[in-house]
Amino acid sequence: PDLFEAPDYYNIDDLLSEEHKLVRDAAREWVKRDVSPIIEEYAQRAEFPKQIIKGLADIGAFGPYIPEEYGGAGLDQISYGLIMQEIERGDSGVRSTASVQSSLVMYPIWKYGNEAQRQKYLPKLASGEWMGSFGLTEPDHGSNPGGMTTHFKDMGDHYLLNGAKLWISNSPFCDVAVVWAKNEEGRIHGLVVERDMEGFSTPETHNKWSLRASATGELIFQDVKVPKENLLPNKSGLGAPLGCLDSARYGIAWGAIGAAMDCYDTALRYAKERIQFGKPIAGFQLQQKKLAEMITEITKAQLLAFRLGQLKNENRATSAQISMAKRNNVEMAITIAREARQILGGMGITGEYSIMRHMMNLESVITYEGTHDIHLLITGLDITGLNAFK
Ligand code: TGC
Ligand code: FAD
Repeated sequence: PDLFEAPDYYNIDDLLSEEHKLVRDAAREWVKRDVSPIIEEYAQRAEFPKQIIKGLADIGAFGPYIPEEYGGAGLDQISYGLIMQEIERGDSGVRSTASVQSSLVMYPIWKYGNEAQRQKYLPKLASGEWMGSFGLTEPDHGSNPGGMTTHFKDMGDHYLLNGAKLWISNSPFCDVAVVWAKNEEGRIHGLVVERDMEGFSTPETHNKWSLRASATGELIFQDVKVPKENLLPNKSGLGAPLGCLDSARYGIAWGAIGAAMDCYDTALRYAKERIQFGKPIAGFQLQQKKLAEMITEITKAQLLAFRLGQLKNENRATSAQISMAKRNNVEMAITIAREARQILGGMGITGEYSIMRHMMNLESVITYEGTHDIHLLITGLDITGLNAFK
């Protein structure tokens, strides 16, 4: 990991501000020091390394763009992206924890919550004292979250919440969960559910071959009494959770570049050192084709993410533009991981190198936050005006 060199074939660093580079380099150093040396062992054990929570908070990974008055880092969208890139260079599961905390828990409380809710939750989430999860997906409603059946009833002085969420990152250890549920009229609202509320449980999902260093589980609500002040008052309808996903998907578009960079960097160094038939395998045309295509695709993905970051900073990025970048960059990364693994031959399947772990992680990344197919259909709808979902 000491030798890591981030490919920057088109001098994209020239487009970054000093602040961007400082934020990026701090995240890179931290990942190199505190994540890369331990992450393989945690992934093998299928355990989230809780000791890195403080470090994540220190590099600004919890609420990078949330204003400082609420404990966030007060950075722009490009800094947010760069932090996600560096974290995912270490591991997609660690980036998941940061994505969920920032874009799926802090973001809705900041955007859709009232001042009391912001004051109560955001500083503790920014410091990592409290960890959050985001419950949208259900056993029978994944790509189609609008069909959700989790629901709540107005009981006068509180709401009564019933239902279940599945595939929830951070659920097994979360202190708070932002949960999307329907009221008696079928309108979707966000509720903040706290760990100690009676009837709330979070069983862990085991036997994953992917994202093993991230804890995934269920959120189960059996007659949970949720105080009325825990309903996020300022936005309702499916557009509310989808707005959070826009922010998380944008971070993933950058994050995937980090995983791809690590695979490329590892494969390039290995290919220059590994001798077969009397010369480095990097000297064979077939290996050069793989490496040359990798750096080309990484460079294209960097430009896509950077431009999207500019649009985000100007509040001009559309949901469809974000879908395109998430879809393209994750596919780019998974393809590079598969090719890079082959360059390492047998060594590529071991935990001595990070590539196979990235490859398996990316199988989740290409599925969550909207599957590869769903993002294609979002582009299809955007360019044709014809809705393939209905
Ligand atoms: P549709 O009728 O198109 O839209 C319903 C309402 O939502 C609005 N809207 C959006 N608003 C903000 N941002 C977006 N991206 C939006 N997309 C749509 C839309 O304007 C409408 O508003 P209104 O006021 O007219 O009601 O909804 P649909 O039911 O046809 O579904 C559309 C579809 C399929 C694109 C959507 O449901 C979808 O994106 N499905 C994928 C589900 C998904 O991504 N789940 C992710 C769960 S969270 C997760 O995976 C976390 S992983 C952990 C980690 O990040 O590391
Ligand atoms: P389905 O929706 O059942 O899809 C199955 C297949 O059908 C896919 O290939 C899909 O592309 C395809 N398909 C579906 N609809 C269509 C269509 N209209 N046209 C063509 N093809 C279609 N969710 C959360 O709410 N919070 C989390 O923190 C979270 N974390 C996750 C962590 C992990 C490790 C994983 C794996 C998932 C996580 N998810 C989370 C859930 C994730 O968002 C869903 O898995 C995803 O949205 C897909 O839903 P599904 O798994 O039910 O697949």
